[in-house]
Amino acid sequence: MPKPHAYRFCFGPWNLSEGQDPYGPPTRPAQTFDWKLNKLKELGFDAMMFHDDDAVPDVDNKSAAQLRQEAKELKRKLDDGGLVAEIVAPRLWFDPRTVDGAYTNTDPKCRKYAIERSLRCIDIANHLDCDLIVLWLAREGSYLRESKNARKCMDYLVQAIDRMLAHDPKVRIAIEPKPNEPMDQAYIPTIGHALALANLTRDPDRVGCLIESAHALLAGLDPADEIDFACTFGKLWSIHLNDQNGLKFDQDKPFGSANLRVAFNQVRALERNRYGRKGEYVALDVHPFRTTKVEHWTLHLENSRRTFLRLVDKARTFPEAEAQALIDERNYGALDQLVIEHLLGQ
Ligand code: XUL
Ligand code: MN
Repeated sequence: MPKPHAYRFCFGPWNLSEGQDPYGPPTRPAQTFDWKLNKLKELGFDAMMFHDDDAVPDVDNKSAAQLRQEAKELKRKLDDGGLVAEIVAPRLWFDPRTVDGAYTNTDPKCRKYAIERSLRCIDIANHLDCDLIVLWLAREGSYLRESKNARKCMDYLVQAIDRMLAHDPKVRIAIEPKPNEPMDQAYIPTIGHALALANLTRDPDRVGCLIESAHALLAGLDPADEIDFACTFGKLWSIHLNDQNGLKFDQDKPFGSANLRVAFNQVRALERNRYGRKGEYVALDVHPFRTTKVEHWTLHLENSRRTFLRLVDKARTFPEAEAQALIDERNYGALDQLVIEHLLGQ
């Protein structure tokens, strides 16, 4: 048996959010980036994940020299704390030019902006010594099917990714699929779509994926199966663990909060694929409940990591031989209860 490895964890500044939702304002006071970075350090996390403008605010209005200087300042802060940048993701859903999509916008000027912004994101990642770009394709889809030509949009997506791959021969791109929200229907809703698209690019070996538990659940899929599928291709380069109670808005609940067994099966899939062995991180894309008081602000992160590690223990102590005997007998009633008893413990 290969030796079990230790997992490394990260989160992003947006995971210490202030509580605003579409129906109400923040419920906690705004905090600085440095406050968030200090919390990450205090909690003993290993890395931070970034949007390009988390790393360098106001990306669009800065010169290349300014981007470099500010990103290098951040790099020094991370170095001082013994931390690294796990990923950088272009924020392609705020600017007015991305109202109807970024790479798949019907207006060529808007598509040009989206690509230029993505290349700046790669430059920032380079200054941070990070080679992994995450593309959450937030507005690449439609509110109204007749408004866009989905066939053309596939070409636009490939062209945009090709430009990014050509810009930096070392950069890797991980597509983070989500089936809906903010769009009615997204063009790349699942890992299968992401990896099929990767194959059309100029360098498929540098295009992989990131699975988010809640996004897979919103697509009606089991995230554990998405993990096994991505790992079959060697393409799972990051993971956003969280939880989701049914088909509604993206909830980003603490890992295991809605369905402990689904969480257990994700951990089991990560274990059997030896996720993390090549340096991949476990990212917790979780948010505090809106009701959270200031003094409890980091509990969702601490709890998600704790639940994850307890489930690693459950995966490693799962009675495999007993389970296999039940599988051989096709006694799935007993197998079901074996899993439940194991999760409940003594
Ligand atoms: C959106 C989401 C994002 C990405 C990063 O649902 O998960 O936070 O992970 O852009
Ligand atoms: Mn995510």
